[in-house]
Amino acid sequence: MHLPTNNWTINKVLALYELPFMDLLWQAQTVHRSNHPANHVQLSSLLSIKTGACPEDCAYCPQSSKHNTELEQEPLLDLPTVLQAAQQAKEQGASRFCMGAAWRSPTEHQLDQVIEMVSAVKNMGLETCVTLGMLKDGQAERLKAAGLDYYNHNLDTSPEFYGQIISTRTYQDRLETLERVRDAGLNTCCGGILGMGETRRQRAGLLSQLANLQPYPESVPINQLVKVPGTPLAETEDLDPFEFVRTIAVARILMPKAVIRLSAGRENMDDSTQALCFLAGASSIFYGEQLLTTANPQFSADQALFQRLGLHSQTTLEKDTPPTAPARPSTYQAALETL
Ligand code: SAM
Ligand code: DTB
Ligand code: SF4
Repeated sequence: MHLPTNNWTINKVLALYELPFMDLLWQAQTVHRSNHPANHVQLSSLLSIKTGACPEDCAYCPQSSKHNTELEQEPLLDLPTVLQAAQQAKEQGASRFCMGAAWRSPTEHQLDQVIEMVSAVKNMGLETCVTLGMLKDGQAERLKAAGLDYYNHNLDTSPEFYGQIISTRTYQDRLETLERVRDAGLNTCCGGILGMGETRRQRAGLLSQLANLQPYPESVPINQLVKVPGTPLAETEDLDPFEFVRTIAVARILMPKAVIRLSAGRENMDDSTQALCFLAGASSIFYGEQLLTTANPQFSADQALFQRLGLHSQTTLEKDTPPTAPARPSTYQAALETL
């Protein structure tokens, strides 16, 4: 997919954040409707294929060996276990299956094993995504050849705040992995985490980095920090939910064609906030009762929410329905006059 590139300075991004909330949402929903089918939300399911004992020190992460989180570590899952989970995700309506490993970066042997999983999941008719840490030269090409659709690798936060969150890999390391992913012809899934104690300017800094990637990512997960006891960020103050919604709206305006995923953190978000996120332009969620190691809403809760909001996830509609043209204000005026 050819995506246009941009030069979003932090000040330009901040100017969007500072719009009155209703104006920002109006603008974001207008951009959304000109670029995506209305009321459609794509469903991705997650599976942790290798859990815990990660050598990295990401302050938010329950899987880091540097924190005491009581997480049970697990070696790499075998192929039948992964396929069973993928089959279940498919039956439950997911169109993409994402596999995550708590690695700094995969060895060639580990990559061989993941490649088998990717081709088998792809053959089941699901889109595939993996997140395995940093990639070395040639590894992204091998994943692409196996049928991988998306590689997830997040920038997580702004360059200015990054040093307070991770010391074992640099921002530049992340950008280099993203470049390898892009050069291999894979779709990029890249986003970040909100609510780690960053300032609004730093949130704008993250969005400006994402929007200025050339081209910007096809898929942008926006996570709200899941505060896991034992991690250094466990006691971080809650982010104002409207600030979370604003970030989704600004991301939608900056990256009109990207799919913005309302990712981790929905378990601690009420239905109204989630509805505002969809209004702001989120059009994908992680679906299934577990993220990687933490809880996600029950299927029944998500199904009820979709029904109450008139949302649907049918993948056929994704291909067949053209983006809905934004209604012109005069249409609304005419409708109002008939009341
Ligand atoms: N180990 C690989 C890596 O970090 O590159 C892949 C797996 S890692 C768990 C994938 C992403 O999950 C992280 O980049 C981070 O954005 C997100 N994540 C991890 N812990 C989180 C938490 N407690 N709350 C929100 N997002 C989290
Ligand atoms: C992403 O941005 N969020 C997902 C996915 N990419 C791999 C991971 C969320 C993890 C939340 C904490 C956990 O469950 O371990
Ligand atoms: Fe390891 Fe990834 Fe967690 Fe960082 S985010 S500690 S790299 S699993």
